[in-house]
Amino acid sequence: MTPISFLSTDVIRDRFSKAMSDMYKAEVPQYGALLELVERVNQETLNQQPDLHRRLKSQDELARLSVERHGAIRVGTANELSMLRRLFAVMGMYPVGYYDLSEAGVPVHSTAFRPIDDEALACNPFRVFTSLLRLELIESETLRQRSEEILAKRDIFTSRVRELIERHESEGGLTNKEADQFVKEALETFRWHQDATVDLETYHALHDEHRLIADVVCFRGPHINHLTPRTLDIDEVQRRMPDMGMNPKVVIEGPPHRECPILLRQTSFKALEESIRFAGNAKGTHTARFGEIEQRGMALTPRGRELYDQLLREGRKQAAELDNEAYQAVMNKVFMALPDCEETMRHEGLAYFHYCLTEAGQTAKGNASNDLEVLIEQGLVEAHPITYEDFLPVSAAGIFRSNLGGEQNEAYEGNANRGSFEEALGSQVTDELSLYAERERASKANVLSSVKGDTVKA
Ligand code: OOG
Ligand code: NI
Repeated sequence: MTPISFLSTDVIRDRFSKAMSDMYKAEVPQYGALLELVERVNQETLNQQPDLHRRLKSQDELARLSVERHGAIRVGTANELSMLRRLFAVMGMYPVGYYDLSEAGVPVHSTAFRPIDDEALACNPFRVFTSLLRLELIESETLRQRSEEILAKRDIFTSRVRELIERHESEGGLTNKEADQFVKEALETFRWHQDATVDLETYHALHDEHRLIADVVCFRGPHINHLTPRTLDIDEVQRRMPDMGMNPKVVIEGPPHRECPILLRQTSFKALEESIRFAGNAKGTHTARFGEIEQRGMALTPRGRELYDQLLREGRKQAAELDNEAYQAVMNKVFMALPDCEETMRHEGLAYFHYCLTEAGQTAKGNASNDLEVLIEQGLVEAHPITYEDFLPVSAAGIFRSNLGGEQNEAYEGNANRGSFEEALGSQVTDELSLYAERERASKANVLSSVKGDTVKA
C-alpha cells in the first residue's frame, strides 16, 4: 500500500492566505486598491534602488514580498482562542509573543500566529495578530454577564473544519483534497456578517463600554478586521493614500525612516462605517474594518530594543499632537542616538544577523580561520540583518486606537497577564527574541563548521 502523502503546512498556509486576501478584496474593495498602490510603489522602489533589489533577492525576500501580509482578529473566549491555536497549527502557524494592550487602554491581550523556521518564512510569512477580549476588565457586572452569555451561544467554527483539524492532529497532516476543504471551511470563521446576533439596544450598551467589546461580542464570528501588505516605502504610500480615496491615520507608527530600516513601521486607513441589521430587524452601523500597510526592517537584540523603546518614549513625548511630517522630524532627531549603520549595529550588538559564506568562502574550505570577524574581513563570510517578523505593542495600540475612534480607558491599564493568556490559549507563547537569537547562533555555527570543511548544509 502506498503511504498517504500529506500536503506541506507551508502550502496550506499559502493557499489560505491567498483565499483570505481574495475574500477581503471582495468584502472591502479599498483593500484591493491599497494592494495595487503598494505593488506600484514597491516596483518603483526596486527600480530606483538596485542595491535593495539585489539584496532582497539574495536573501530570499523578493519572492515572498508580493504574498506577504498579516491580518488581525479578536475573539471572546478561551475556547475560541485555543481552537484557533489548533486551526493555525494546520497551516504551520504558532503563537509567538505576548502583547498587553491593556496598557494602552484597550481591554485585550494578544499573540501573533506565524510560521517560525527560515524555510517556512521564506515561503509565505503570513501572520495573524490575534487578540482575546478581557471581559474580566469590564467594570459593569451586568454587561460582563450578558457578554459571557452571548459568547457562550456561538460557535465560530464549522463542524467540518473541526473534523479536519482533528484529522490533521491524529494523522499528522492533510491530503491535497482535505487541505482545499480546510481552506474553504476555515475561511468561514473569518467572514464578515451583516447580521448582528444581538438587538440594537444590547449593541449600544456594549459599544458604550468600549467599541471593541461590541465588535467581539455582537457578531457570529471574529471577522478579519484588516489585512496588511508589506511595502518597501511606507512614507510614499502614506503620501499617496488620499489620492486613492483613502483616509490615512495621522502618523506612521514605529521608528522613523532610516538608511537601515529597523523593526516595523505601520500606518492604516481609517475603518469604514458599515450597515448592520440587528436582531428585531433594526438597522444600524458598525465600524471595524480597515486597511493597513507595514514596512519591515531588522530585528533588534534586547539591547537594541531597550534603546528603541527608550527613544520611542522620548520622541512620543516631544511629538504628541503633531502632524506626520513634524512627528517624523522629531523622531528622526531623537533616533539619531541609535546608530544607522549595519556594521556598527552588529559590532554593538544592537541587531540580529544571519551569517553565510560568500562565493569565495565556499571555495576556501579547509584551512580557514575559525574567527568569524577575521573571516568577514577576508571576504569569506557575510552578515545580513535578520528581518523582524513580529509586532510592536505601542504601534499596535496606535492602530487599535485610530480605528476605535480614539477610545481609551485608563481603568484597564497595568493588567498584563501572560499566564492567564497562555492558560486560555492552551499552550505557552514562544518568546520572539529567542527565535532570532537562535537563528543567529545556528548560522554562525553553520558557517564556522563549513569553513573547517565539515559536511553541513551551507
Ligand atoms: C489589531 C491591531 C494591531 C498591528 O498590526 O499591530 C495590529 C486589531 O485592531 O485587532 O494589527
Ligand atoms: Ni495590523
